[in-house]
Amino acid sequence: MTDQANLFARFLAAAKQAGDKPFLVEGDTVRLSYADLDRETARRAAALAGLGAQPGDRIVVQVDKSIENVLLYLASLRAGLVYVPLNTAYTPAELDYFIGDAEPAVVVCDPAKQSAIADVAGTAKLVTLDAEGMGTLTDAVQAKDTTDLETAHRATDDLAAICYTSGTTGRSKGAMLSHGNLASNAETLFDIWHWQPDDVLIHALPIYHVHGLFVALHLALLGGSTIRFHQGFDAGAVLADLPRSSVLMGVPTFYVRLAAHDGLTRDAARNMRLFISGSAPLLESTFAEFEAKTCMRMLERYGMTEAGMICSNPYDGERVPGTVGFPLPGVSARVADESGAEVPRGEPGVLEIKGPNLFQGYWKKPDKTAEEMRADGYFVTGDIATMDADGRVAIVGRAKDLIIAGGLNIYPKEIELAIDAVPGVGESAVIGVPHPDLGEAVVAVVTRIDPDLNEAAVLEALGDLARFKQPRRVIFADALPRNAMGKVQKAKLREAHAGLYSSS
Ligand code: MLC
Ligand code: AMP
Repeated sequence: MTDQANLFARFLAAAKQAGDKPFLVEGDTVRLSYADLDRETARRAAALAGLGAQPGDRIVVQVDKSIENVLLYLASLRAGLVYVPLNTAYTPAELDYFIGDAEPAVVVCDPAKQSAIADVAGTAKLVTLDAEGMGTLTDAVQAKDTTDLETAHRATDDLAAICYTSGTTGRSKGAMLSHGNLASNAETLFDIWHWQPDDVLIHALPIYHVHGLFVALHLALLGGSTIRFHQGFDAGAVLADLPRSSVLMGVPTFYVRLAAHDGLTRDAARNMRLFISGSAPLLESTFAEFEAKTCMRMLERYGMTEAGMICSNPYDGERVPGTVGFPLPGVSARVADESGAEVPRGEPGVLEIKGPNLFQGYWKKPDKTAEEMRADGYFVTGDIATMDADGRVAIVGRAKDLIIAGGLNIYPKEIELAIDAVPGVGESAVIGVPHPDLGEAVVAVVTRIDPDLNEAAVLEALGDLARFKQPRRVIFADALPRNAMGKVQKAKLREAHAGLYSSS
């Protein structure tokens, strides 16, 4: 079928070319070969249909990273479902909102969370999948003997996924990504990063965000390339895999930890072609340390949930630390002032972008989509950037009040609302302070009405927030600094507490 835009159809075509080459490998064990991809995804897609999920329906998935989880994602694409991945750290209280918003036909969760999630699953069919790939979903798959199934027909603009991303105000918004968005981004990266079918990718990222789920998986799948699959990031395990791999994708924390490891040497990296970093700023010192140890220059790229990858340092040209390179082919970018007018080259402004990778808007929130779009179709990223005369982009700050810890986004407003609700608290300001491992760490500055309130009591009261969002420190102050307009001066707080982790 010529107008078949289902991304899975491309993966299947590449799998047929790859033959019996390993797709997913753990340690010395081939867990799935490309020859098995057709049958195994067909079985799972049929099981999902058996649960009542129709093309266009949402499937909410909050499970540990596993081979089965990869297959579930691919089967969802194949069945024409809209995949909604959720961070495994989210609590049932947080899930309540996502499920209510996404209105899924199917929810897949860890068996240990089944009873808590049953309370918030509504009319969705709730099935389970554990880290070993067992659960009621697997039972449903085993009960199906369908090994042959036509890939659901999808148009370019049909949704493949909804990925939640928080807003500076209000609740998380679901970024709607189409098959066309994902395919164009994957194909562009495949090209500019000179992807080779014989590349071997170390996959140690979570698969509930665009970095691990789309960028990493899609490139390997388009190339029919082998993935060395890690359930999580462990510096020693990744180093052990370097000699038999060629590409690593990671957040800066990966590289900070690798650079600190004695095992990172030029010899250990001798087979590697590309170390790619993104999702948060890579410190120039990490870039330099990595180069000193491996004689390789890392490739930093920049992206976001709403658009996948946006800019990349060049494969062949100069990789300049502290910059994210050039807009990807087909992506237009400008650095603009508050009215959307381009500022002179070299001056900071907000980065605005447009291209085939740009999402279809926020799920059920057209007003929020409109707030972030210019009349000429440019999307306002909220990142402050400069662009030099040659078009090279550097991310120099954020217009949005956002903390990125270990590559995970945390929106201070959400944490402040939770802290302000704690009895005895006056008000709070949540900031990110430099942290040697995570890049930034969450710190809360709090005024108290109850003089006996202590740090432990505040932290104890934040149990409904995912662990990674919880402040690492609560610092009590007599008052929060405010400007003449009454706005809390977070820059002053960040400055005052910048040294909190400098010697840790
Ligand atoms: C774990 N913890 C974190 C955290 N990860 N806290 C803050 N921020 C994080 N990112 C908590 C744990 O709950 C634990 O708490 C404690 O920190 C120690 O955990 P750890 O064992 O050190 O963490 P680890 O499992 O090693 O995880 C760290 C990490 C991981 C950096 C490897 O967070 C990670 O894989 N991050 C990648 C996120 C990602 O994929 N981002 C891409 C988003 S897409 P306690 O108290 O229980 O001990 C995007 C677009 C783009 O941004 O451009 O790509
Ligand atoms: P998310 O919304 O989780 O997709 O995170 C996207 C945000 O991560 C962007 O808006 C940036 O603020 C940040 N980001 C991603 N890559 C980089 C990078 N290479 N340098 C600086 N910030 C980055």
